[in-house]
Amino acid sequence: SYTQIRFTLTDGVGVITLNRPDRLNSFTEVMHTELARALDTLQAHAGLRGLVITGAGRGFCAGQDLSERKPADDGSRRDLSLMLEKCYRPLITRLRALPVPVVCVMNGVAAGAGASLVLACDVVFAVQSARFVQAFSKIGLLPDAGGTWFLPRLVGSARAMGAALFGESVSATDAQAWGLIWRVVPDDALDATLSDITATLAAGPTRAYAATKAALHASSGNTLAQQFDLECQLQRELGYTDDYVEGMRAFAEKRPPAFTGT
Ligand code: T3D
Repeated sequence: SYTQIRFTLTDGVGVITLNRPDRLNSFTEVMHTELARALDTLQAHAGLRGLVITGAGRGFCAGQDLSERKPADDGSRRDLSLMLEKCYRPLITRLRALPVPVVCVMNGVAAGAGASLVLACDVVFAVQSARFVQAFSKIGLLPDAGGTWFLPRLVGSARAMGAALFGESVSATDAQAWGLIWRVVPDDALDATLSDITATLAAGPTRAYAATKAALHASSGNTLAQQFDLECQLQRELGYTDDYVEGMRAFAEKRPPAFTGT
């Protein structure tokens, strides 16, 4: 019942594939509605352990579908904040708040809000031929969908300014060197990367992952003292989990842990 994304949920791990390959998976209102529906399902799933986002075809996501933005003949203007508030803000906010790792497997180019979506994910793998284009300035806009928040935090002000102002493409190799993404993989390793990461998430210490995500995200707004308080609170909770008991047992028995996510 999805037309512009594919969505599966197996062993607690959701996989969303943006699926408008002939338009480089650019965002439409329909795609946003379908993404919101998939996120509803994920949020309601008690045994959720992770989410992977990727794209069909040669691109990951080219941002807003500009064919929905054809200039009116009379030259009239539109309020661009409406779609941002209605669609992009909830999407990015919900992905950040999801209490499991959100991993992007970037199968190709990410531009405009597509690049912001990548940066909102907790971990990013990109194929060698993938690239980022901060396309906004080319059409007279600023990076949105959280782009101006994520970019400087990930790569610092100099690189954020250069990339955002000039909109040149940033290769996957540079993106990794800059700290914009976690890892570049060979193009022919796309499927293997997808299956490895879904298996890792399905077998991971889910509550530790949730705590790690929450603490790392909170750190940029916290003092060291506040962060210690948060670590104490979260580590106290993790000390009572089954996965911690199993982790300790596995260490003592010199075997890999079998985490249940509880
Ligand atoms: O409007 C609001 O609500 C404000 C919100 C804004 C959020 C935004 O995301 S603004 C930024 C929008 N995105 C862009 O400006 C990117 C536009 N696309 C590109 O710059 C390039 O396509 C890429 C750099 C992404 C890839 O280049 P390339 O050479 O690999 O592919 P291509 O040939 O340009 O694209 C292939 C096809 O996809 C092509 O169609 P065709 O010629 O085969 O019929 C192209 O028109 C189409 N396409 C690419 N991006 C979009 C798109 N169609 C609609 N919307 C797109 N964003």
